[in-house]
Parts: sequence; structure tokens; C-alpha cells
Amino acid sequence: MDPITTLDIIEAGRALRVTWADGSTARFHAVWLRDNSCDGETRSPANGQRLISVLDLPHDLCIAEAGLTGDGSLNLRFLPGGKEITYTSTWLKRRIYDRVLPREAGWTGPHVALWGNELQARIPRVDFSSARADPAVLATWLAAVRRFGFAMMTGVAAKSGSLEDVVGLFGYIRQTNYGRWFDVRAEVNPTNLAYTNLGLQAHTDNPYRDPVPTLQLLMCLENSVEGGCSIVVDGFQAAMRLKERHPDSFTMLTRYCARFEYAGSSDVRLAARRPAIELSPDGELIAVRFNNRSAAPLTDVPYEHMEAYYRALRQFAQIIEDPALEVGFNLKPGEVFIVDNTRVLHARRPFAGSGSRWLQGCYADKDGLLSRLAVIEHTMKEAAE
Ligand code: NM2
Ligand code: OGA
Ligand code: ZN
Repeated sequence: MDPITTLDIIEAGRALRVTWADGSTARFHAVWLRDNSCDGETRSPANGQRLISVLDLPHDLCIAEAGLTGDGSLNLRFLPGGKEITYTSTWLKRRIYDRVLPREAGWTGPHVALWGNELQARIPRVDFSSARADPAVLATWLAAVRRFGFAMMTGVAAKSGSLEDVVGLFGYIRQTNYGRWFDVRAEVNPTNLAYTNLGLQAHTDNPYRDPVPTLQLLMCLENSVEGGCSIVVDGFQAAMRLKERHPDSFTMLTRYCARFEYAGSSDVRLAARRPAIELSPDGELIAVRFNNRSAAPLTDVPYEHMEAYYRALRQFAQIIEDPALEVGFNLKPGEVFIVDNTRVLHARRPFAGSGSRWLQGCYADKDGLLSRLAVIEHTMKEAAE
């Protein structure tokens, strides 16, 4: 633990400067400190949920007294009201916000690593039974999805519905008009081009849905055709290449909304309006949407910028097609791959021949996966302490 050495009430009690033994220092506002109190009147001891609202924070809140307790925690008294609150030094230090965030558009968090075809030699791969039996093994698989947006699973029973068991390891299936899961094989009168033997250019699934399914899983039941190889591409890596090579094009794809739609069967008319590259208000790379088969007419790009937008899209597509970014594999029965559908694009080469190719796919969501991973990590950390 890093103890607090100095406390200075500043700005007439509207804020506090805290200095730690290692020399680091940060300011915290009275309103922020009061809002983040962990006492039983502010947060439910049963579930940690907040009991107060912003309307319970007086507009003239200030810190009247600041001191250190015997164990080095920070103790504050607020006015009006005179409420006393204690914070541990570690809790506070982990939540410093008094810093300049040198963030250029396109940043990603510490758990995300961009990749290209060097991942081919070290595709994250875990066996289903091991993942089911051992939370630590499951955690390595889930962490790979968090890090690379892509992972393989082997040893899954090559029978219809097995994806239920795979998704059951970490979360919930997202049911859609395609079903809880769907068969991917060449059909007569296909309702979707995925249900043919055509090649599918690298894409994210269902960009015509809002919210988009954030995970997709594809499992192989049969594969004895010629061709049909699977390819994955890190869409975040592609977006950053676009930014490096053609910054104006990156801006085009983040600034204007594209449109996507699907009405391949008479009971469905899905449509969404979202950018091809989505950033958060502070520039974090959040999502890539790219799917030539469901791109709808662009009507949100002004006339003056339409040609530049198409140029940007073409440059993005060229980067996505660059073999240097591709990881490829031929799925065998019992193999599953999972992609973060907000980030990693998947493609299929065309196939032919006398054999059969039968995949099953399903959607799920990343919030549940990340929650499951956080729970395992938290439990393992507690056990180690
Ligand atoms: N299927 C496989 O997003 C798409 O339309 C890709 C989706 C039909 C569920 C195919
Ligand atoms: C899909 C898809 C790839 C394949 O079903 O969404 O992209 O290999 N399929 O058939
Ligand atoms: Zn797909």
C-alpha cells in the first residue's frame, strides 16, 4: 500500500489535493468524493448499488475537514450536513482523474492487442472439455477473446446444438430471426448469401441490427468440400492502418453514418444507421461495421463528400483484403471459432466439389463474456491472496 502523506483543502473546500508517499499527487472535487462514498447510506451493503442520486448532492457541497486515520485512510467531513466519510489510500489512488489524457482518435484499452498474420502461428486455441473442467483454462480462452477478438475451440461434439454448450461456458445466446442457432450450408433459394457456396468477403455480421450482436460463433459439423477456408481480420488493426496511411479517409468513415439493411425473407425488414468505424466521444475505437452484402444506399454523406467517402471505403477494403492482415484456417468437425463481431471480420473462400460443408453459427454478447472473465479473475486473485 502507498500511504497518503499530505492533504490540502483547496478552492475554498470545493476540492482536495492528495499527495502519496511516492510523490504522486492529484486533486479530487468535493462533489466527486461525496458521490463516491462507500458508506451504507450511500451504497447498499447488500449489493453495492448506489442509494443516492445526483439530486442528493448539494450544489454548495464542500470539504470542511480532512485528516488521516490510524491505518492511513483519508477521513473527510462535508458541509452542509456534516457527513463524515472514509476512503482508503489505495481506493483513491486507483481512481485518479486529475491528469491530461493524451488521446488521439483510435485508441484502445490496455486489454486490446492489435494483430496481423503473425497471429497465424499462435492462434489462441483451447479444448472444450478442459475449458469446462477448469476455470483457469476457460479464463485463458475468454481473455484471448478480450485481447484479440478471436479464438478457437477444439474438441466440441460435432452434433447439432453443441454451440449451446460452448456459449453456456460464458454467457447467453442472442436469439435472432435466424434462430437460436442457424445452419450454414449451401441451400436452394437461400434467404442469405451465407447459405450458398459463394465466397464471402471479410465482413462483420448483422450490421443491419442495432444493437449488433457483439459475438459470433461458428462451429464445423462437416467439411469435406474443396475450398471454403475461413479467414479472420482484425478490424481495429485495419482501421488504424487506414488512419496512418489516409487520415482523412479514417475521418470520413468515423464521421458519417453508413446504412445497412436486410430483407432477405418476407418476415424481416431490418435496418440500421451507424458509422463503418465507430469512435466514442473521447476517441476510443468502439466498433467496425463492414459488410458489402448488406450495405444500403448511403444517404447521410453530403454530396460534397460522397466521392471522398467511397475512396475511403475502397482504401479500407483494400487494407482488409491485405494478406498481411489475414489469419486463415480450414475448420474441421468439432472446431469452433468465436469473433468479437464489433471488431474482427470473418470471410469464407468459395467452395465446390462433391463433399459436404455444414457449419452452425450463433450470436452471443460480449458483456456476459467479459463479466464471466472478470469473475474468474477476481476469484483467482482472492484465492492467491
Ligand atoms: N447468417 C449466417 O450478417 C449477415 O447477414 C451474415 C448471417 C445468415 C445468420 C450472415
Ligand atoms: C456466416 C459466415 C462463414 C462460413 O455464416 O456469417 O460468414 O465459413 N459464414 O460459412
Ligand atoms: Zn458472417
